[in-house]
Amino acid sequence: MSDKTYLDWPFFDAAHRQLEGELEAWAAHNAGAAHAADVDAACRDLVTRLGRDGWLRYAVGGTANGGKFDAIDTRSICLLRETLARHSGLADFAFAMQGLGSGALTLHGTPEQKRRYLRKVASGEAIPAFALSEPGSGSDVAAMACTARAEGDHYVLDGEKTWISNGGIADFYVVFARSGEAPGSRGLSAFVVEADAPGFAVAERIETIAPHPLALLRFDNCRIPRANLVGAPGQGFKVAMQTLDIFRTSVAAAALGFARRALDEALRRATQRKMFGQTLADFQITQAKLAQMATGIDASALLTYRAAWLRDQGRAVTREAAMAKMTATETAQQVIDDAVQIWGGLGVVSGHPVEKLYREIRALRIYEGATEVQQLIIARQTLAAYQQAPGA
Ligand code: COS
Repeated sequence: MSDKTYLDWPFFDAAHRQLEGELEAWAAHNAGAAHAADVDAACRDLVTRLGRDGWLRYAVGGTANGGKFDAIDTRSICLLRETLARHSGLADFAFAMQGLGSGALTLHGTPEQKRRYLRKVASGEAIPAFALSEPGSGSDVAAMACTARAEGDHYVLDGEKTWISNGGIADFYVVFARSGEAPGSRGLSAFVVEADAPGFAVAERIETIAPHPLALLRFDNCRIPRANLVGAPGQGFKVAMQTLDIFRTSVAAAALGFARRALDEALRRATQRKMFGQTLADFQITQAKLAQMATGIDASALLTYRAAWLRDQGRAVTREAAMAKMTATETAQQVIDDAVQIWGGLGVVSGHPVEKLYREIRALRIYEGATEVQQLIIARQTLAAYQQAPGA
């Protein structure tokens, strides 16, 4: 049984505790993938089940559009991701991408866009995707090359997007492209591109160490209605960053879920495995590892739920979200590595829970802003705060 004492922290209210309890019971029976060999089918199936049982309503803001609350509750999203990740990486992925893929619409969509897309995302009838990265610009978003030019009642998109989660199974993509109002970050806009738009193609599917739907997308004279612009022209960079402010914190929560599962697995092994006349847990060398793991998890949880709570108070969280993502993902990597070590040879056998976690965690240190990008964000804000009010 995982440590649940964190639920007593002041970041949460009774509704959060109830949500965690109900989801835990649901996940124990529903989070497993029914189509292990076919990741697309497994993902679609998880989206359907998460939608059917009401969990996707938390991924969308606005009760009029099927959302659970009027605004996204970041703490609920984090609790959902943490709990799902403890049970299944793919269930966490399926939930998270419904939120990330539609987040720009929740934050900046027109009433018509919200009506058209969000209700279906919240019920699991539509799968969205967030298309930001390109072969030549991942961390440096402002350097993107994909273009969007206005032509009468349409925008015409040309270029490529890569590492797009849900690529290949999504019904629509929120695509960021250079619309040219100004150089750099001030000349980008966001658009909805439906999967059957003329000139849009899923050019290549990408396989990774922890399989989930992922693709390279191509836009070749891709025509979309002008009404598909999300937010104001030229504001796409900020739309992307505000979406990431929510979901980076939730990546930290997913990492936390993986780390908690790894600690549970490590404790199970350490208390059962006999060696030299005692259990592994009797060795101080094992206890030192367990102490580091437990402390790293609590430190990650404090940073994660601080960022989530601050955002739910309407406060700026770019720096706090970056701290949470960096710490929780890097810590989880170490915790999981320690769990593999405690399991020994069994820990690297394909399909073992800690072997799966070892593969699952790696991408989280890269996507939605690599650790190095989070360091850049934290350092910039720390320096700016100092320069505004230099201390002794
Ligand atoms: N919310 C609102 N506005 C923001 C913002 C945020 N979180 N972060 C930055 N901005 C604004 C800035 O205030 C600035 O506004 P003005 O033009 O009005 O001055 C503008 O956006 C540009 O910001 P900045 O100068 O910091 O942009 P940079 O090009 O230096 O990029 C980083 C900053 C590196 C932080 C950004 O490119 C980034 O997050 N990269 C990683 C992207 C990522 O996560 N990729 C993975 C995709 S999902 S798998």
